[in-house]
Amino acid sequence: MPELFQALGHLRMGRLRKLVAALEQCRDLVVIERPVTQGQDDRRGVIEEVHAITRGVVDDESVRHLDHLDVLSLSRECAHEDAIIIRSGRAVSGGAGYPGGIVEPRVLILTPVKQAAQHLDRYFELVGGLSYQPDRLSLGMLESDSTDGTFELMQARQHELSEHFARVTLVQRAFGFRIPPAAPRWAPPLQVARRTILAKSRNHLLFAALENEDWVLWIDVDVIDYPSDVITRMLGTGKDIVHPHCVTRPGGPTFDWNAWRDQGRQTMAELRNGSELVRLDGVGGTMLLVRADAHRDGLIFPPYLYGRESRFLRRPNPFARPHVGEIETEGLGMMAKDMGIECWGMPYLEVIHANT
Ligand SMILES: Nc1nc2c(ncn2[C@@H]2O[C@H](COP(=O)(O)OP(=O)(O)O)[C@@H](O)[C@H]2O)c(=O)[nH]1
Ligand SMILES: [Mg+2]
Repeated sequence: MPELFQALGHLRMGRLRKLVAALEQCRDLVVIERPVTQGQDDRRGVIEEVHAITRGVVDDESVRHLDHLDVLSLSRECAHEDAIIIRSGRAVSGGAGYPGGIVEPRVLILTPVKQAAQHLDRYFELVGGLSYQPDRLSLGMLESDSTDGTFELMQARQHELSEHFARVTLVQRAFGFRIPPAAPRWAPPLQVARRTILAKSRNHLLFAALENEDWVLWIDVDVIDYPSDVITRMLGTGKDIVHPHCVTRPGGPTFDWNAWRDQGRQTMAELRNGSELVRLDGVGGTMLLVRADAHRDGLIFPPYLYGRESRFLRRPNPFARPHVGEIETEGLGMMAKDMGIECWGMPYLEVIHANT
């Protein structure tokens, strides 16, 4: 792809006219990065310039707009994607949306809910306060087996939510799952049963709500605080699967222990003393950004121990794998790996889980 790297060179040196000429030689998707920092005087001018370029070269639908990535990571991405990515210029700290007609990618927020009446007000306050174009955001919630009126409270908000978001999907699906009153939620035998239902809830919700969105943002209903620009910051990594650090208080202990790597030996807490973006194997779902195409390609939340050896396998098996298994969000992490997609964690991007 010599044209592509030539174009990237022009992009780095700011030679816009040459860049356009080089882009016109490229096949497929064409996207360019023009990061714009807040307070930069020529922000609108740069964005309009980029928009003019994209209009001239590719149609809007085939352009993916992301944020402030560096061109180096871009060229690596291009090496196997046969694409240049046009990063639109939104400041890192967020704002009122893109000026100059550049639109943000569509994001679908998905939340499985059970017995969550006490958390709904705060949940809606937070999703309503996200600094992201509301007409590029849609919302989907699936409620199961609540006895505290959770679904009715969600329904009562439907009109108000529909006025704010591009689309709202509220689904109810009973699984008839009850944790025995005396048993702690985290007891190991219950974990597999509980997380099987949770995985099914997530999958049912995904299939019910996903339409034309570019990204899916999973948020648990009992996450009680996060920065309003959390979407932009996660999108800004340019990674397909991104998990922030779910803690019980700012700077405090990790809540979501499903984020780990090195066969569970390293958790998010232990990755705090390094880089802002760390590779993960298992991921948590308290908040999880997934490129929607990864879901469309088949990435789901396994409602069974993914990776476990099946007794029905051919022996010897032509595609053998070890006999272990992970479930739900951790299973999704394993499945992503098997699909060739890496998962990433952001140890310093904290979201706060309710103290339950
Ligand atoms: N639809 C549905 N949602 C569930 C179920 N169990 C938990 N949830 C929701 O899934 C998310 C994660 O569950 P939670 O109990 O908070 O998990 P934990 O905090 O990681 O122990 C929350 O938004 C819950 O309300 C279920 O059986 N069905
Ligand atoms: Mg929770």
